Amino acid sequence: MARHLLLPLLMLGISPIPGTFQDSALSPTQEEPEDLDCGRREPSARIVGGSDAQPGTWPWQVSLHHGGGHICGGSLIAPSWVLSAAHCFITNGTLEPAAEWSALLGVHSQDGPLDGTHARAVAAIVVPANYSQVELGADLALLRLASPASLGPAVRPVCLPRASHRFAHGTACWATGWGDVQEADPLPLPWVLQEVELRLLGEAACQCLYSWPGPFNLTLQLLPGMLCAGYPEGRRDTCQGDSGGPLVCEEGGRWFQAGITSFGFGCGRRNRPGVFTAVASYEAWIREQVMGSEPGPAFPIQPQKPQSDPQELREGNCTIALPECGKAPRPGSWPWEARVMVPGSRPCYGALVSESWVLAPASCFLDRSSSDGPPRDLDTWRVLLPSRPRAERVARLVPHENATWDYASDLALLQLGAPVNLSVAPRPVCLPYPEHYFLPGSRCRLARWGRGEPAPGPGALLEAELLGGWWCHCLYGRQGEAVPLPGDPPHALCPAYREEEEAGRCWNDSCWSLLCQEEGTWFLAGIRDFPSGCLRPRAFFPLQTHGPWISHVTRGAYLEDQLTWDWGPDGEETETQTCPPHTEYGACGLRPEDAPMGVLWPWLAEVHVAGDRVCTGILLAPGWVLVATHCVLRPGSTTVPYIEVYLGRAGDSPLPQVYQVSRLVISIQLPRHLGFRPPLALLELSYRVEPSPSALPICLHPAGVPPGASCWVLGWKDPRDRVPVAAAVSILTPRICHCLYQGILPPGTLCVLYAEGQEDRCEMSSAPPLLCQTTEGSWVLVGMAVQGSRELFAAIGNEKAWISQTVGEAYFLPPSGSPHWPTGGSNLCPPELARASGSPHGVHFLLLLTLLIQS
Ligand code: 4AZ
Repeated sequence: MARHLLLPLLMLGISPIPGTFQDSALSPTQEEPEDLDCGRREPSARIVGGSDAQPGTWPWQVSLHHGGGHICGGSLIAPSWVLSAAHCFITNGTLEPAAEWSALLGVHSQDGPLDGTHARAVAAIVVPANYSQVELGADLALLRLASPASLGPAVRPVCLPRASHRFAHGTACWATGWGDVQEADPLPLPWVLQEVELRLLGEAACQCLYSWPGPFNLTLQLLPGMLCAGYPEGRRDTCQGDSGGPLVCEEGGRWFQAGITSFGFGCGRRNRPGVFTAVASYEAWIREQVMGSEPGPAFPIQPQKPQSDPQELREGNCTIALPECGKAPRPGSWPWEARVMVPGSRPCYGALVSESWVLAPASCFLDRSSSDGPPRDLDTWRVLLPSRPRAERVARLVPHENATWDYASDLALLQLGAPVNLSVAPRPVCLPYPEHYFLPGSRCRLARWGRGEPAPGPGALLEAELLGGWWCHCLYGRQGEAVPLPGDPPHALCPAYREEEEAGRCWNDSCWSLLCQEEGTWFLAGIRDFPSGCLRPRAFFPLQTHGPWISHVTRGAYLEDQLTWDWGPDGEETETQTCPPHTEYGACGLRPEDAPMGVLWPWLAEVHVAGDRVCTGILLAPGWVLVATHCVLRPGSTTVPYIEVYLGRAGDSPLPQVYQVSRLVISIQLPRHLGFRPPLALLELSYRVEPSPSALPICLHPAGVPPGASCWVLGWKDPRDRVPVAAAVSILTPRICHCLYQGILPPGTLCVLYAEGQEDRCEMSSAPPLLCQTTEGSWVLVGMAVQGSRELFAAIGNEKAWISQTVGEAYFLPPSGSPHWPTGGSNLCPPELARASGSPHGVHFLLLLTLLIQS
């Protein structure tokens, strides 16, 4: 499921294209006359991190069009020949027809009148026989033009290097093209040719960079015939749309084409320089293809062998750009914390994202209700950064274009008056790329963000674990919506806090950002938690979707490759689902099909009564647990016992401590019943339990048993280890139930029939509940055990009015379809049932039942 960012990804099964390598015996001798004057341009007349080229600077640059638009770059090497990349012309393993392509020469801007520009049809495309996919090399193609290009100041060929030509490591060369200016960020109008200076990297250095496991653990084996150019720190690079274009280096007043833009991992990423086809390696092949053309391409003798950059040699084979972002000496002391001071308002907290840019909520600076536009008094603003003696000035404010209406885009970038020196502090936070996958269970913390009130207590130290996508999405997402897959941008990020740290606090007014850690590096993962009505876990808007905008504006924010990429055993399985219905109070009765270890039944509560027995409780609402009355209140006793409730605690399960929650019971509520003790009791908790995968209310169904549901008695097998077990049951119709018990059951009693061999699964003294899972996947509480019986349960549906009145926010699902039961039973009982009620089994029930009613 991991998606590659190894761009481009073209697969070629078979390669019917002729062409072979030739040995260098065919190379011309030094005396050989040159075909053509090459590699010269008029004396002074995308590319990531580049700039507009001056018209005429790169007269060999060709734009290759297909279907009416620019697809790839190319270079003019002879009047009738263009050099480009094989992958531009191969789709699903087949070479596209030459007739569909045209070559534009002398183009500067691709928009508007193309003065001095001319187009040529392509007569033939040739690709090496051994080309199959970019990562395997030989990514070059020759295009024969239908008629020669007209050479002039804006259209001239480049020189080609001979096989013996050596470009020294560290040489500054230039790449050109109309490709994307960032990943997934096309060159804006007027589409002016971009140029970028790139340094040639030694083979060992490049291999070393690409051996550094990045996202998806991708590493790359560099092969002969490839060369790398760029910088360990990234930022300047070629990108999609530049493919096929030239990388040229000046030597002795002529420009030689060292490389053809081929591929890379993303664009401008750290430790991921661009990979080029090394043209010199293909001298023989090129000569062979163009043989007989007059004039052919020029392969001038290398003027003089240049020296390699001494630093490049000294640093040997590897200069990894280690992450300088996201390192904090102590969690909670954030070296990127930026305090933006605007006269007349409270400080606004943001994060330093590069030497020159601070990211902060736009709502600090823009008034949502006014249409005044951005403020103009920037010269009075100041930014305070850690360990900087003086405040920084603000040169520019760039709000996100959707900032005024979309909370998820409440972002603004502030450019500092001058770049700051980055060291231990200030130091920027790392930003995630769009495909970053924050693993469930990642360790996260909150950081101040915007103008919110500080949280009560040590808020900035609040530690949280990230919930899996299924939980976060289903607790907050819309029902029936598919849960984003790992690797797709999530709709939200939900941290689950340690209960004891947050205990009872609610600080919904304060505004926070979410920082998540990977191998000691902190990423700004989410911003501006949703107004969640103080629910826990809070949900944050993911920042990763804004990566392209931030790098577009800042041209150098510290977007960082993912450092860990291991979904683990439970990462995937819970994620390919849709969410069950929500009620008006939110999600209830959620349980992933394959529950991650430990989080088994989030609504199951252990109710410890007077320290000497355990009853089964079910969480009905954040402050209420339902139990069987007989389990918590002993007959004849008038005192209310001391009761503690534990949630997220499944016996000896390896559930981490952080998921366990305990509460005291402050009151016991009973419904009014005439004549006998009501079977159900509601326990009011000392304070709310906010929804999380370890403590989530069950759903209720107004019409009793939801149609089509499958039902279970949930209990403990062994009272000591209390590992939950579920016994599959069928619920009998009221008529059969009535007949079995000869009409002596109190109204609202459900009878169940255990599936073969499941009768003894649950230990009955703890009064287990009867649950059903609806066809839509929600878990619903249907009944609580009647004392002394395995088969009888007090129906919850009958107490709807009392439950809703007492609890307020009980999670009743909307009634779906017709109820399962006809109301009331009939007096006509089938004879075999009447006989069964007289069986020893039936007599046993009746006896117990009589006892129950008397107590
Ligand atoms: C492309 O898709 C492409 N950063 C070209 C160059 C690079 C990446 C992708 C190198 O054409």
